[in-house]
Amino acid sequence: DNRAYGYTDTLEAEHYAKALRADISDGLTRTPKSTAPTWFYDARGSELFEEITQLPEYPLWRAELGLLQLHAQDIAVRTGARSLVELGSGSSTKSKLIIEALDPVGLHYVPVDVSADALHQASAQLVQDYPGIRLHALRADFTASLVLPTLPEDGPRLIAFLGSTLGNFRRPARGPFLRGLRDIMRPEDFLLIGADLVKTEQEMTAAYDDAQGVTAAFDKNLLHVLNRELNADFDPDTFDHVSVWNSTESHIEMRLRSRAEQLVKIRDLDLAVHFARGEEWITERSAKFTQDGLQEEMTGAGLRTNQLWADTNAGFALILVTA
Ligand code: AVJ
Repeated sequence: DNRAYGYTDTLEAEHYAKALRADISDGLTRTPKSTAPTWFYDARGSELFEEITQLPEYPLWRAELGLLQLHAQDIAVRTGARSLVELGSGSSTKSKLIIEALDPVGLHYVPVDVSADALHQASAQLVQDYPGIRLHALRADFTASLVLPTLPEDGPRLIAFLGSTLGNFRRPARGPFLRGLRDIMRPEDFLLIGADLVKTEQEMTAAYDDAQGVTAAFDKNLLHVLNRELNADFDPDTFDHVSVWNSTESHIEMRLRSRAEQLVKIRDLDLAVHFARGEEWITERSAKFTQDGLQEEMTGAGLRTNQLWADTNAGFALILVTA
């Protein structure tokens, strides 16, 4: 075929369906009910997330963009990277800042995502925008295991993990995940992580429960996904969206609260799920970090901090580490 970029799919055909069934049957039969945030992102969910990034209550996305605008050049100089691997690349919007700073000509860019559509869309655009870029898209679930395509050994790699997606891992899972990354890094490689910082409780809960109700629609989109993908009969109008700060775990919890006692059938799982009136189902956990805590977690995973850039007004940090 004549694609101007490489593409490797490491996921088996049934990966999505299997992982969805396993997570939902598991998550809705435990107490409290709790499922992975992965399932929000169908076409509608991705669209709603794009809208979230523009909300006044959600400064996270713009703060990271601002930090990259300010420091991409410094990142390029510090790393000297000739390969950029981006975990959870999505639309690759922010990667462009790093790609331009690293010099796209001859640069290896490896976007990694579970969404084939997102990879193809972003890749087609990038090879047009940056003649000379060597792009190899990788469809993979990097939370399970990450095997990078063999790249010519021509210089340091930069692994970028942006958007505070690290915050979707709970504290005990972050250590092993980070150590796993360290294990595939060579001494000359770097890892760049974006992390949302702890703010006032009011700011944090508002970021996940905006006035326009976009985040509520995003949360409830999960119900539409489950209805479609698993033949369930959730009525979105019988759930309320809630945003709660959990100070013990230092994370925001998005929850769907059942307005009434009800029994929901999920046909493809052969499952009937009981909800008590007022029962809350945790649909996403989003950890918030302190600058010190972030550095401690890196140290704990055997990673050394090269630099930390923080926007203390917006409450966001970028941390650059080595193995
Ligand atoms: C993309 C996972 C970092 O946790 O802030 C935004 C997703 N969920 N609003 C986050 C999200 C609800 C976002 N992450």
